[in-house]
Formats: sequence, structure tokens, C-alpha cells
Amino acid sequence: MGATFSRRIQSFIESLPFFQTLHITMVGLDSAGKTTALYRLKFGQYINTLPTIGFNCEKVKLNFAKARGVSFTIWDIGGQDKLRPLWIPYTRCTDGIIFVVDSVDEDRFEEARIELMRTLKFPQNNHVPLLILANKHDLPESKDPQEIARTLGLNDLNGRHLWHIQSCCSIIGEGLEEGLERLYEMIQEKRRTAKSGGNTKLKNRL
Ligand SMILES: Nc1nc2c(ncn2[C@@H]2O[C@H](COP(=O)(O)OP(=O)(O)O)[C@@H](O)[C@H]2O)c(=O)[nH]1
Ligand SMILES: [Mg+2]
Repeated sequence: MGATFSRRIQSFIESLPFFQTLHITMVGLDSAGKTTALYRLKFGQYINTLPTIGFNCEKVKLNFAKARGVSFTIWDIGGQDKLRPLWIPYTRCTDGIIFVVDSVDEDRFEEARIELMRTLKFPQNNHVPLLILANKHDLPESKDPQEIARTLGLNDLNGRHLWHIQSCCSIIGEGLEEGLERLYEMIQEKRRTAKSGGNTKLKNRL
């Protein structure tokens, strides 16, 4: 009785945003804006980047709406084709995946789709919530997020992954915290669904 009670208290405390650290892997093609997004979230300002050889990792604490107080450890993995085999070990057992797309680079949407689907197919990524950041939305030629969602085949993921597409500009940070908040909500929802034994019935309500 006492042990059950203290387990409940512990699980209640762990469910409070302030005590949560979520492990997030951020992937996407090279030059999509991953490192710019990571540094913007971490330092609150634009930082000029060099192509990532390997990975960057930062802990980011959100002070935003429902995710206020939640910490995210974000792994930003290099996107050049020779580095993409690293995505699989880094996405293993992660709480959520962020996939960054350059909303202007229409010629590479198909390449982005193939890499995204390859990553999600890995059995350990089953049901992992997915945030797509449709980046570079400040540029006039950027495509609409719904069009990007269609091109990436996100509707085919319904029932297997909770996903959300968020348009953003990593240079000024617009949309980044909103995106992370939605990812946090999806992770919470996935945990609730898993607890109730309905892991295969994830419903994309977002
Ligand atoms: N216009 C615009 N440029 C961006 C944005 N985000 C990143 N960039 C630029 O895109 C280039 C690649 O960014 P980087 O973060 O290194 O991409 P990564 O390879 O995905 O890490 C850099 O020149 C950035 O300044 C954005 O939201 N808008
Ligand atoms: Mg980078």
C-alpha cells in the first residue's frame, strides 16, 4: 500500500513539466537550418553556422505555454549524405523526432521524403512523435506547410505516428517554441495512449 502510494507520488512528480527532460533527435537534409534552429532555441539569437560534421547537442528549457519548465535535450545530427547513417542510432529510443525541411528547396523535397521514411521505418522508431519544421518561411518562395506535408507523405503516417508540421523561421525564431510545445503535447499523448495499452491506435488529432 505504502509502496504503491509512493510510486504514484513519484510518477505524479515526474509528470510535472518542471521535472521532465525529453530527449529529442533533430534530423533533416544538410542546409535545412537544423543548427540555426538549435542555437536560436538555446541562445535566443541568430548564430552563424558552419556545416555540421557529426552532431551538436544542447539542453533547451522552454518558457512557453503548456511546455513551460520542460527541458529538451536536443541532438542535431549532420545532414550530409555521408552522415545520414548516423540518424538511425541517434533516433533510437528518443522521445521525439524533429525533421527540418527547407521550405524553399522544392527540388529536394523527394530526397527529404525518402530520408524521413527511411528513418521512421526503423522498428525502434515505431510510434515516435514527429515534428516537421518547415523552415525558412521568411523567404517569399517558401512552400505552404500543407503542400510540404502532402509531398512528404505525412498523411500515410496517420495511425502510426503523431505528427505536426510547423512553419518557422530559425533566423528570428518564429514558430520554433510553438513547434516544440506541440511536440511536447504529442509525447504526453503517446505516453497516455501507451499506458492505456492502445499504442497501435494513435490518432492524429493535431
Ligand atoms: N532565410 C533563412 N535562412 C535560414 C533559416 N534557417 C537557416 N538558414 C540558413 O540556411 C543555411 C544552413 O543553415 P544550417 O543551420 O547550417 O543548416 P543545417 O545543415 O541543417 O544545420 C545557413 O546559411 C543559415 O543561415 C531561415 O529560417 N531562413
Ligand atoms: Mg548543421
